[in-house]
Amino acid sequence: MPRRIYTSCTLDCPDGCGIVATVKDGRVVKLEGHRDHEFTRGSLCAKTYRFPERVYSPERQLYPLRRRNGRLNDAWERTTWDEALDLIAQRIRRYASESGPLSILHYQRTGSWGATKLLSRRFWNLLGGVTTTVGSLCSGAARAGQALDFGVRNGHDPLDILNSRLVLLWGRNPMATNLHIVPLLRQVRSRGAQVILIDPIRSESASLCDRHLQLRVASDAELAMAMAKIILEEGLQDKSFIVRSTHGFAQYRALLESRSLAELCAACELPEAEVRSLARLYATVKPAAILLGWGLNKYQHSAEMFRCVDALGALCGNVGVAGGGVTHGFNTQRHFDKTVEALDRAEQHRTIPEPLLGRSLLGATDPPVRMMFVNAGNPVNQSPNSNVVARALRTLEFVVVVDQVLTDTSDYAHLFLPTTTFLEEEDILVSWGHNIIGGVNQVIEPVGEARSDLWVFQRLAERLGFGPEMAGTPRQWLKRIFAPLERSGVTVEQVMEKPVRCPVAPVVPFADGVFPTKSGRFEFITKLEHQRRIVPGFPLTLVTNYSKKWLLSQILEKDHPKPFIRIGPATADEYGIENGDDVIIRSPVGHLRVEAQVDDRVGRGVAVMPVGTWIKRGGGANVLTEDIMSNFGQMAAFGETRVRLERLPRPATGREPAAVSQAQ
Ligand SMILES: Nc1nc2c(c(=O)[nH]1)N[C@H]1C(S)=C(S)[C@@H](COP(=O)(O)OP(=O)(O)OC[C@H]3O[C@@H](n4cnc5c(=O)[nH]c(N)nc54)[C@H](O)[C@@H]3O)O[C@H]1N2
Ligand SMILES: Nc1nc2c(c(=O)[nH]1)N[C@H]1C(S)=C(S)[C@@H](COP(=O)(O)OP(=O)(O)OC[C@H]3O[C@@H](n4cnc5c(=O)[nH]c(N)nc54)[C@H](O)[C@@H]3O)O[C@H]1N2
Ligand SMILES: [Mo]
Repeated sequence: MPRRIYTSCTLDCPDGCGIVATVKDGRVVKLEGHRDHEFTRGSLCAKTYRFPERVYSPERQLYPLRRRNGRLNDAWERTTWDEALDLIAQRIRRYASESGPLSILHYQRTGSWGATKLLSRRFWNLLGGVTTTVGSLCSGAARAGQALDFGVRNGHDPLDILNSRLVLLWGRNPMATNLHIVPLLRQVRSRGAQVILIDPIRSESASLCDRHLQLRVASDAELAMAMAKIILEEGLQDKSFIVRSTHGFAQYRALLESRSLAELCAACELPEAEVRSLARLYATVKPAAILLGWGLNKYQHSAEMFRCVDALGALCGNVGVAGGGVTHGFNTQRHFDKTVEALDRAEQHRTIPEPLLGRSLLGATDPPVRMMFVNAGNPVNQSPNSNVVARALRTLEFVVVVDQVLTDTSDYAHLFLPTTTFLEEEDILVSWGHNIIGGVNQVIEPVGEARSDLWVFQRLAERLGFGPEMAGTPRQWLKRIFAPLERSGVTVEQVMEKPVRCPVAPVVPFADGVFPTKSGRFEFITKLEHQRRIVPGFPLTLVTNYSKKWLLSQILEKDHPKPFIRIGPATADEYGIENGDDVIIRSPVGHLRVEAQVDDRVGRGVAVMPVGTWIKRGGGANVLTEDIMSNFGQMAAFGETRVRLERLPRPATGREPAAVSQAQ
């Protein structure tokens, strides 16, 4: 008899879907949307419908692997869990006693947002503290910028979109990355609301919109300032909100006055009339919501870009009101009891900035890093400047990777531990894009000898003498992590039964006019110093976007595309490139051989490449990106990378694509 089991997708995506899985003879045969999930409402994205293909893929690793003679160039061979865990425990002991525990780097990202993943940190803290990463590959600049303005980054509940009369999709592409807000946008539009896209590329989401402003890449601060100048010039600001709830308005106004409108419009390459019309619309059609994305989060001055957009919200009183807001996302796990991480047990602690991973590893002394333990992340593929990250990993004595498949990072590992997918685990999900808490019930037994991160750390703790402090079933740990929410009236048991709305998450943040800033008010940006980065010989800006077809680097070989870039017709003409030509795309730090697609949706001055294709399959946008950190928020400024194109001779026989060479 097939069984139907409720679970939730824990992958790194704002939608965090509620799922009903069908299991037959111990195998998951179908995933469907859970109908009672208030946000995902019974539908999944194509990737999640197909997730069982990943679970049972021949690429999935089912046993622990080690290098035949211990060296990176050796082939993998199967080993046992006992042998693998003994070896890790022995190495941890050795490095800790010889060089101190700071010679070990724990690198964990958000491959899964399951609550139990917090416990990986507990392990290293109980050990006395190791080196970890700080900063961000994902939301750092947005968090930092919005924290300066609002006191905290806290978005509106996505269902509040239904109260909006105007929605600006600002550097966000929900048709690809946040599918479940698409029906909400369609619904408000059918009631007469307008939806406007602000993006240097005509993305898939343009089809949802009434209008598209194709601004110059990374000119969002200038656009927001130009709009603000027009709003003030025409007296359309919300004077009472400014007086009642904001701080720093006079200096903000002075900042705007230091730039002319013509200069600002020229910087974003938009006609003044277009900017004026948007400014009027935003200031007069209320309530208006701004949905900020990750597009404008990838530049050196991204925090300031967010702040300039936040300022528009405050200027027009579109803050703290239903249907309004300047929303990016939520600080997701803020309601959990994070003391389970046992930070107080870390006697030592050292951090290295995630955006500068490669060079920080190479430069670490006192002590140098000797061992790295990676779980739920693929830093060689996803960190900027992949070549330097790879070079740094090569210098380490011992690298362990815990993953499901042999990623680009596992090429630099001495030991590979196979881990479970969310269908094989019990956990709880809180999302960074909505307020429904998801129960993650174990749907199937672990495939092969795959084990959860928690299981791995528990077995290691036993070997290192603190087993009892890591011991406990997932349910026991979930009870502890979830305790603050249980006190607010929702139990773990309820959450495991069906999707439940978080009782303490507001639909409209800041509705009481109180902001956790120093002044207790919304704080305007008052200073902006930014010089556009010019790299002689590399005239194009590299834009790296998400693909609708896959999540981050989680692409099976059968679905892996031939690596490609997209350029606009003007750029193609300049380089004499035709659609389908093979080209070299070169940055100051690396190059790739890719197919050029000439696409009139792409504006001038940029080359666009999707994130996540594999380096060992000829892709990997981060082979090109430079490791540059944002001014605020320790964010990887992927978008500061400049590139040029080099046309390759066309094959004599027709248009067959030449073989893709391995990236350097
Ligand atoms: N299918 C799929 N969904 C995903 C993911 C995935 O890999 N695949 N990843 C998930 C994750 S981790 C994240 S963080 C989110 C990200 O979700 P999004 O923010 O929607 O994704 P991005 O592709 O980073 O950027 C969105 C848009 O910003 C535009 N953009 C680039 N530069 C600029 C700029 O300077 N100004 C403006 N205004 N726009 C700019 C891009 O052209 C792009 O269309 O998606 C999540 N969802
Ligand atoms: N050039 C460029 N680079 C980018 C970005 C960009 O816009 N441009 N965006 C950045 C963003 S927004 C993000 S979020 C990061 C993402 O960077 P990463 O978090 O490194 O993302 P993934 O490549 O998905 O790697 C996660 C890995 O975890 C594995 N995994 C899944 N679940 C589990 C689990 O429960 N346990 C363990 N041990 N492993 C698990 C998956 O198989 C996968 O290999 O990339 C960033 N990189
Ligand atoms: Mo992300």
